Amino acid sequence: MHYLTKTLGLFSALALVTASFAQLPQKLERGGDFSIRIIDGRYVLTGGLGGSGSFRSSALRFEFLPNAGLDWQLRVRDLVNAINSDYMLRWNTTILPNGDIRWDMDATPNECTTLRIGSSDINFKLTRIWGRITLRLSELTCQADPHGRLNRSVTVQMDETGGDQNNYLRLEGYAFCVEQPLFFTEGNVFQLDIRGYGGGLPKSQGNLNNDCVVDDADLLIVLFNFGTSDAANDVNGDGIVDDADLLIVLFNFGLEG
Ligand SMILES: [Ca+2]
Ligand SMILES: [Ca+2]
Repeated sequence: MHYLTKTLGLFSALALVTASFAQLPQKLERGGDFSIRIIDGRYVLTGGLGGSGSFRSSALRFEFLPNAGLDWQLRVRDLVNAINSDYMLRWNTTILPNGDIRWDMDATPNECTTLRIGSSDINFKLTRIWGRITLRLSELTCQADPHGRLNRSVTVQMDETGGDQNNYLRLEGYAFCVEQPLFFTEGNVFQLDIRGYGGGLPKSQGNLNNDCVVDDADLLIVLFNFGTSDAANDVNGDGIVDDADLLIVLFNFGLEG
C-alpha cells in the first residue's frame, strides 16, 4: 500500500513536470492570436542583385489557423516589406521536447513581383522563400499586450532562441524576372532578434473581464446581464446574453489563460 502511494506520488510529480512544459503552448493556442515583432536582424543579397542592411518589422498580429494548432500564415509583404507580394506563407509548428516552439515555412511562389532596393522597385521573380523561427516561451503576469496589437491581456512572452541555425529567412529568385543564371539572386536574413506575446483568454472562452481567468467574476457578469444584448458581455457574440453564454463560462470555469 505504502509502495503504491509512493509510486502514484512519483507519477503525479512527473505529470506535473510534463504539464508545466505543455502549459505555455496550450495557453498560446487558447489565446487564439498573438503579436510578434522582428526587433532586429541583418539581410544580405548576393548574385544578380546585391546589398545588405538591417531587417526589422513593426509589431503585427496574427491569428492561429482554425483546427491547426499553432500554425499561422502571413503575406510575403508582411514578412519582407520590400517585396510587393500577397502570396501567403504558412508557418508549420513543432513543439520541441523542451517546450520551445519551432515554426517552419517553405514556399515556392514562382511569382514575378517587385523588390524595393533603395527607393526603386525592381521586377523580381520570387521562386522560393523559406525560414525557421524558434521561440522560447516564458510566463508573464496577466497584462495588456506590450505590442499594443491584441485587444486582450496576455500571459506568454516569446523570445527567439538557438541562434542563426534556428532563426533565419532565405529567399531565391531572379532579378528583372529574367530566369538566367546571371540574374539569380539569393537573400539571407540572420542575427534575428524576435519578441512575441500571446496567451490570456479571449472573451469567446468566457473571460469577460479580461483578467486571464474564467471564474465567478465572469459568471456574475453573465448573470447580471442575463437577457440583455450588451455586446461587451456577450460571450459567443450572437447578440444576446443567455444560457448559451452561461454554459461557456461554466464549461471553462477555472481555466487560466
Ligand atoms: Ca475573467
Ligand atoms: Ca450570446
